[in-house]
Amino acid sequence: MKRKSTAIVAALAAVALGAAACGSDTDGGSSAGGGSNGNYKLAFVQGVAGDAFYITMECGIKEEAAKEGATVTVQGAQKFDPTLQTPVLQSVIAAKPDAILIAPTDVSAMQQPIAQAKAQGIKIVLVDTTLNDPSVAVSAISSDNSAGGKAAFEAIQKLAPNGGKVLGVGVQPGISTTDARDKGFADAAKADSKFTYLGVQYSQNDPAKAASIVSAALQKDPDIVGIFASNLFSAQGSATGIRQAGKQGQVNVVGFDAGPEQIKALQDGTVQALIAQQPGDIGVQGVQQAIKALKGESNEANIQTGSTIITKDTIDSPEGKAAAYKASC
Ligand code: T6T
Repeated sequence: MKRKSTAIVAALAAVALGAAACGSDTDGGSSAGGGSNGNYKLAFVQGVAGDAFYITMECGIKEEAAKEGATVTVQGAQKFDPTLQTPVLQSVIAAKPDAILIAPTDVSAMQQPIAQAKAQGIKIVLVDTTLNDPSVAVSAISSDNSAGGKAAFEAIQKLAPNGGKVLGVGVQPGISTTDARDKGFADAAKADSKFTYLGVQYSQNDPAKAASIVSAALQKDPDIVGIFASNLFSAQGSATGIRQAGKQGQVNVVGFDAGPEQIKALQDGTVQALIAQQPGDIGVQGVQQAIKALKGESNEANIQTGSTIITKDTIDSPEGKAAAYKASC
């Protein structure tokens, strides 16, 4: 059964758009001795260390694990890169956890390393990103990324009703989430004849690269009316590019995610809207699915979690504050 709590369209209508070295091993949850659930050992492999999205997810995972009497370790590579995530995963497998919650960094390159974990009898839950063949996992939990990309374009449509040129700043091809967002945005932009879609350029998850993409694009096309940055670091860098070009408030920037730097950019008017995911909820549900699998109960193969659009007008509302990501638990 597919659970869908996303309310992007409703949220859009409701908001006023005018306006580590291989991460850290963290012991979460209660320690051994917690009775009825078998003291399960869970491991969380982040897409990348030091990303507020995965930190917020980690907080949800730890809270839920503590309720279940399970322990959690957390590991992430320094870059969002399957060649770096694979050895992190292999060291996690060697520690023999009961279940691994993982955000695969590439739809195909991570297929085999994750299959190896399953072959060791470890239950797999995909959190955030997925694989070409997600059947290796008992459950896959993510936002509605395609709808998120579409919602980003709808936000730009409202901000720039006369239309014009729009650009995508993506991460890198092969990431299920950002590919779906980029496509959702591109399809919606191409369907509106008032807008010219300039394509997507990839930042490799590097804010400096995103900044230079935006600077160069604004030099080539100074009449760009909207930019969609499809994750936290590309949005952070896009905001820098806008500032460097002195175009704050002149170009409408919509970014995915709601990290601390992104919230500041929204507050200072460099960015006009953020699509905040619910990483804490992805983490909570990830733990629930892992525990169900370990207990031999049935799983939900696909779970879709919600999103909230935050603008300068809603940033200080209870909903806006709750949507902001955490820098630590
Ligand atoms: O946008 C999130 C996540 O959903 C995506 O898969 C990768 O980038 C983030 O972690 C933000 O940096």
